[in-house]
Amino acid sequence: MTMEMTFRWYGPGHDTVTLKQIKQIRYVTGIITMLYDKMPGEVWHQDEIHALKKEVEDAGLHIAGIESVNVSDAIKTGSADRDKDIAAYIETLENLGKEDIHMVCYNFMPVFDWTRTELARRRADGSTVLAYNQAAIDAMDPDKMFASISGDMNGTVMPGWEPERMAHVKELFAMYQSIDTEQLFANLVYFLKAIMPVCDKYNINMAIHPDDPAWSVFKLPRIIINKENILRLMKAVDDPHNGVTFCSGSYGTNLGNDLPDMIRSLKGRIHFAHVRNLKFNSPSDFEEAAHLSEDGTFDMFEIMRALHDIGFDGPIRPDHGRMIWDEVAMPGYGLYDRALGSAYLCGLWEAIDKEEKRK
Ligand code: DNO
Repeated sequence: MTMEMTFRWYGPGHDTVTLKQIKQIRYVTGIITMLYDKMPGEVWHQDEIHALKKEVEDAGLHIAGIESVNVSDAIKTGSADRDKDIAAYIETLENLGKEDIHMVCYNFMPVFDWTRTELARRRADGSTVLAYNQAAIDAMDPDKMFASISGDMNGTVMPGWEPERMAHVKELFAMYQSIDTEQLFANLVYFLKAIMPVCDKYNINMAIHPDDPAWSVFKLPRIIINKENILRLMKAVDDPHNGVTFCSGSYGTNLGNDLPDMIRSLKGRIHFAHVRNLKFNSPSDFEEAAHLSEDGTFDMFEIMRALHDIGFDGPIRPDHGRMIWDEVAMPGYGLYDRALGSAYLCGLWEAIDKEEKRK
């Protein structure tokens, strides 16, 4: 068993990249996708999943996992509707299991999914990248966050930033007002304990995505941010199906996180990997570099080596790419730079693998 290189694809009508293009990257064999129009709390029906799967398979690829089945704010805050939403989530998992899909990525971030202050920061070579600046966040009214970045979305709807949800930002903030990190953690454990039986039955690996950036923004509680917290979660629900999406670009936002060490400490529990590089201009300002180690702050070889050392055999994908060669696409999710990323990561992996076998 070895890792499988995959590519995120948003589904028919939601992506500028086609399955045919992805197939021609060659390095990639698996697709990470979702039913894009589903709101958190809605059931994904088996026939809908089946149709998506067929479309992917007709292109000579296969679904290697789902990113994401989103968790509702009722589940995250533990409000009155949570058990109803958990029942719907279980039904969705059951339908995915019946369609032979065994990995589900999700997150437990309050209100905003990932947060960036710029979606198109220009670099010296003319490429544009997503970037984060803490001072810009500190100066921003959270109600204005969506408006401030929506103009740079290139006409796409970015996951986690759906206009329908963003129209209710004030109410969303109010829902989390009395939730601290301990309460949020308890709500996450409650959710995981409720879904583990169906995961065990259908062998579904749940893979929690870290909070990005890995600290509190706008005073909202954030918990999936470091080694201590993620290991606490693994122990609190000690089932191999309770696992992790190891995202180097998200955990890596906090320079205190030793990424290879975190990977090693999560042996057996990493079900999905997002591998990308960040370039820090200062501890509170970073931008998303090319995957190449030299272009950023992380040692990508050491990250891949740690994954190899723990026998990682799940789906892995290049993550946010730069916008290059005049491509117009969802920020972070164009074809070209992610394709380059996949080739680079495969090259690192092949070299590590062959060196190991030679020993
Ligand atoms: C951003 C992504 C996240 C991720 C979710 C998982 O580009 O990595 O939106 O998909 O947090 O639920």
